[in-house]
Amino acid sequence: MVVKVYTDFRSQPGRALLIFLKNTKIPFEIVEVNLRVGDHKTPEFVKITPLCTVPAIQDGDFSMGETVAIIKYLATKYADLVPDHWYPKDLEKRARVDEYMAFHHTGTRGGCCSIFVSEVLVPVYSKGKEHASDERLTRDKENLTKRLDKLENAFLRDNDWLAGDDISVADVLAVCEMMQNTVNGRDVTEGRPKLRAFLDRVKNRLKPSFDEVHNAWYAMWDTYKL
Ligand SMILES: N[C@@H](CCC(=O)N[C@@H](CS)C(=O)NCC(=O)O)C(=O)O
Repeated sequence: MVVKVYTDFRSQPGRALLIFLKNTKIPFEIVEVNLRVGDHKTPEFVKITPLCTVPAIQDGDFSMGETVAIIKYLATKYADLVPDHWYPKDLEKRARVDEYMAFHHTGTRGGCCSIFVSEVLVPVYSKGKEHASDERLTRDKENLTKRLDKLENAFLRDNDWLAGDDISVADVLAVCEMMQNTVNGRDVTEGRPKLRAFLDRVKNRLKPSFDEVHNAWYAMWDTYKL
């Protein structure tokens, strides 16, 4: 059985799911969903997930959305095809990964995504007619600072990895969000040597899957230009 992964390479959680899958033996195929032309709102896609977001998967008769839930489902169903460190079976080790993933959406993704939307998507989607206000940008920058401080001072305080003593899906989810702002020339690790070292560590560990997936995204960078 081949798992179908519905995604757009522009999606940070979509890239994280692909990188995770490339580092397992789970057979999968990519079905590209172009968010820019509304593929995620078609009746066919609504049947895959009424959430109308990517990534989503179809595994036999079963389909679902939401990256974290997808990863947990796949890592549990295909446990013998997934090296344990990605989502450990040990209760306490797994709880550490879950702890980060609970933080992730309002934490790393919340911080990185808000400023990306303000700086890139607001002007692009409005074809240059709208720009985020200075007030909104200031708030986004303050939020980003707070979230990255948490990454450095809590999750990475005494660790090389976000959740435990080896790389896990937590690290993959985080770096894909951190990379998103490279589109607008924003290096979220600037002035943060600990975070920079973390990003490099994860990228190196994820060779070649990180580059394969990100190169497919870089090929779409023109779509972020006005
Ligand atoms: N919490 C969801 C977020 C999914 C999400 O927001 N995906 C974006 C792309 S990064 C999307 O599909 N946006 C289309 C829309 O919201 O209309 C997950 O982690 O899967």
